[in-house]
Amino acid sequence: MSRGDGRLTEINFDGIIGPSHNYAGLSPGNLAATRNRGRTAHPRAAALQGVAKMRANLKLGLTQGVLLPHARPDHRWLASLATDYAAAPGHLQAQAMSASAMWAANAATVSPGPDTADGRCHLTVANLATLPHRSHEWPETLAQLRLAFADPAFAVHAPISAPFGDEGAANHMRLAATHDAPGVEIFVYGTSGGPFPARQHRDASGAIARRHGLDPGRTLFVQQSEAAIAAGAFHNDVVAVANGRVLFAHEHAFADKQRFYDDLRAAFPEVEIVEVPAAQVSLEDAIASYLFNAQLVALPSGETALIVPEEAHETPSVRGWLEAHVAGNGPIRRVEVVDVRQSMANGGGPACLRLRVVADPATVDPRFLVDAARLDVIAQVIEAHWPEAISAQAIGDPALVARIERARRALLEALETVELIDR
Ligand code: SUG
Repeated sequence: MSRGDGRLTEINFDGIIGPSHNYAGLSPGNLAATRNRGRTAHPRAAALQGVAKMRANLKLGLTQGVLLPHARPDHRWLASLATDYAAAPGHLQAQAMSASAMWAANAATVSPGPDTADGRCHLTVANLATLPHRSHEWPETLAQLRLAFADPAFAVHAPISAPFGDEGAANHMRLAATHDAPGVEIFVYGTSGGPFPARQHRDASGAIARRHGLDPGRTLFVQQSEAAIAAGAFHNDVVAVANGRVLFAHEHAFADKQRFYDDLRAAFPEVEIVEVPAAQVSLEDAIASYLFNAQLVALPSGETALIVPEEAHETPSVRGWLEAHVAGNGPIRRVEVVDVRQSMANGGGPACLRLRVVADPATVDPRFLVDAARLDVIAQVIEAHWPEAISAQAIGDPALVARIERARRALLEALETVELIDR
């Protein structure tokens, strides 16, 4: 029996930024990550920035959850490659050590109950098959989601088989009159990205839609523009975001924009499309500032707000566009600014850090939900245990490895989730 009474709301689950956060430049096509390769990272500051973002969301009246840092280095993955951390070559050490599970938008694709044939909320864990450092996230993500969403109101699925790359909610958008009404789900895939990999395969998206029992009349498959991928939009959520009735996108986000807009209007006539013209904000400015990697949220008042990173406010073209939109009669009524610079330097903005789940909070394992007091507990563990800095040369240091493992254990103990220590 489900614990819930069926009242659905949007819950943002943020990935807590793990103690191994570092800049190893592991993501070709992610310009921030490759540019910052070799820079010294600050895991403690990074994780506290993430906590501050969650606190700000709570203050806005949003419901907030967390996903936990994965075991790093990933000894199981290294064992599957017939090596261990001490013996592994440097590139495998870095891939085993990445804190990339922080970007929860890549954890899974979520179809809320009102959209699915059986009325359950379906989650398919992303295989992240394109890049080695992300390809070994899924077993622990699956373990966490099975724990957090054990209630029969949910169905948590293992990833789609490789080679069909799937990067989860970062390439998926949902529009609906209200969160608890049937919605239109939009799957954005890539076929080519110029010099960079297209990470979301059309066949992975198709399989997820079938598996979730979506209505074909309310499901769209849309191709991401090659120009966007080539300019550094390695996920759709770098150039577009949707919530409620609003689709907010860059003019060059999609391969065949007119056809997409026509299909969308046919499936969801109430849609409000807010398109940012390239003449006002270039694709380059949009990607460097992460204007679209924002949280587009409905506040309890019903107003739509956009939570952007500081970098967006510091980019003159972007700030100018935002100010003009809010001053005019546009659907985005309020802009909130957050500092997630440590994550941004690896190509992860406010939207990358969260997975949206529309559900009744009473059906979620309460250990994965947070209020201000629980965020205080998390912040205390981070202050006490997260390394202050990780330099590129330190990656192989056994003392650092021991510290990172102790730090994660301390957090899982504090949050009473020790069954995940060895998932
Ligand atoms: O997959 N960066 C991540 C950023 C993911 C952002 N997520 C969304 N757009 N939803 C990526 O490229 C860099 C890690 C490194 O190089 O160590 C990294 O994996």
